[in-house]
Amino acid sequence: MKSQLIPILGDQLSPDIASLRQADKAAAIILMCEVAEEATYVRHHKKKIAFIFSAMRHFANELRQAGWTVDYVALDDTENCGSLRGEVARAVERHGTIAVTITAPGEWRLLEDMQGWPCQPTILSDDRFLCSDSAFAAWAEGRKTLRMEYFYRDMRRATGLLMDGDQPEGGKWNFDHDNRKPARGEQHFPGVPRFAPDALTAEVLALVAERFADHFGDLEPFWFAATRADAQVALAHFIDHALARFGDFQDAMLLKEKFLSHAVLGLYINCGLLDALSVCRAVEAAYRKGHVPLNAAEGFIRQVIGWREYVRGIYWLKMPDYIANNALEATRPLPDFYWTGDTEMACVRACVVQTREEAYAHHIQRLMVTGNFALLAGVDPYAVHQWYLAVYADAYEWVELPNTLGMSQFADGGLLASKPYAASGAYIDRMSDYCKNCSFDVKAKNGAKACPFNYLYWDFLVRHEARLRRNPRMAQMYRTYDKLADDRKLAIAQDAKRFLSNL
Ligand code: FAD
Ligand code: DLZ
Ligand code: SF4
Repeated sequence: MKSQLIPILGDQLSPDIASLRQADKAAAIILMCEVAEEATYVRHHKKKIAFIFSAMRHFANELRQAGWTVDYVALDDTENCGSLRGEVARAVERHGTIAVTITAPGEWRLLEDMQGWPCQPTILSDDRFLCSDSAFAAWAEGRKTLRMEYFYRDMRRATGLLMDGDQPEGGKWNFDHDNRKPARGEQHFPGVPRFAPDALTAEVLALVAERFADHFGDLEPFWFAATRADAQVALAHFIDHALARFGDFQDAMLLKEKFLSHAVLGLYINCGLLDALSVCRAVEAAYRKGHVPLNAAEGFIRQVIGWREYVRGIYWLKMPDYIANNALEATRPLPDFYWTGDTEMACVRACVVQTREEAYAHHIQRLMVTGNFALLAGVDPYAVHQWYLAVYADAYEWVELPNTLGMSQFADGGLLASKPYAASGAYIDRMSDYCKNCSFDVKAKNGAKACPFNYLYWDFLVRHEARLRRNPRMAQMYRTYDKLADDRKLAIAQDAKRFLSNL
């Protein structure tokens, strides 16, 4: 007799997740369901939906092979009612189960919903993360600012990663100054391993093509890993071929190199196919064996045990109010070219087109191109958030929202970032080859042919002077603006007005 129902969500594909660890194989039924509500509460990229459904189906098989009883509701099952709440209720009726146990979801909206489910599930905290919600709250308590760097050091101490006794390996916590070189296309980048769809994935691709035809994004070619074994292959490929230069070219952008030395592992880590700490241990091992330099290993580990844990901590500390933040009172609708790529700005076009093709863009493309533009143009941060949540295969609200609303749009007023990530065209030109392919002139400051980032940058500073001038990290920029001639200031205002009114 089965007495426990364990729903496993699409981003809980970890065999040792809390709800499975406490369960008795003989007594438990695992419930997995593909539901329209999760695929459409934002209209996710087709590749993302296919990835999650395929990874779910493969995980169900993995569990069955390990001896679990799995009840799997596919999207096209005739009785599928389309919501997690409804499917759990149907399963309780089907199995006559007495207890429902679930690992806490990654998003506030779902946690709130679950707390009202009539089956009154037991909700276990998700201990796949290194820092629990309560540990983060304790760390944040009483601090004037919640800067990532100090949190990161605590995570290094707690995990022992890259530690030399109680000191950081190499004598420093952070080797960022060795990183961030521009790439000029002459370097060789290893690309990403591409996994041919198997029969299970092919079925999912047909389903997604039919049911989500009007969602953003190219479904094929589909090359993501959908199993734990293939995700391990992707990890090994990154460590063997890309990690050594991860730090060097972390901020570079090239039109013909979508991935450079990035890991492209976030989608696997976030849905549970890879375990974050094990990934970091593998990276550390490569450093200890002398295969990769310290700046690369430290840079990567900082992203995972630092930034990733930190943004999750902020999310659970500040939700549900966090999502409504709009410190800069930005109200412009998201321009259509975020969906079509139809813009003269070569940098924005490149990032949107790549996003449409791959459901992937790397951090600097997200932060300094599409994010920077939305910030400078004053786009409503909630609309920007919904775009990022929909279009990236690694996007779940707990990680996407603080990155978008806080880091990229400064909508939390500086909780996450000490200053806005606003930049003119010069930054994009320095870090990429986009400007060479642009009909705007990155060197021109004003006029119809001038790079819009150039005048929008100053216009942004002027619009938000009351808030930003007193920020010590912005003082130099305001001093530079103050010294501009009056006719230049007028041209900036006029160009920005013309450009924004035509958006
Ligand atoms: P790499 O650049 O190779 O980095 C390695 C790993 O470090 C990533 O896989 C990820 O696990 C972690 N990482 C790096 N930076 C961050 C960060 N800022 N926050 C959290 N983890 C980080 N990341 C997501 O996982 N999901 C999102 O929805 C997401 N939305 C973002 C939105 C905006 C506006 C910005 C600026 C950043 C966002 N990020 C998000 C962070 C980062 O851009 C992605 O984690 C990264 O690009 C994923 O690609 P990768 O696996 O090649 O990462
Ligand atoms: C993202 C996603 C999608 C597209 N579809 C499903 C699904 O059909 N069933 C499911 O259990 N989970 C899905 N997910 C992942 C959930 O949206 C995710 O668990 C929550 O957003 C919490 O992070
Ligand atoms: Fe982007 Fe300006 Fe460069 Fe064009 S010139 S690619 S708009 S930064």
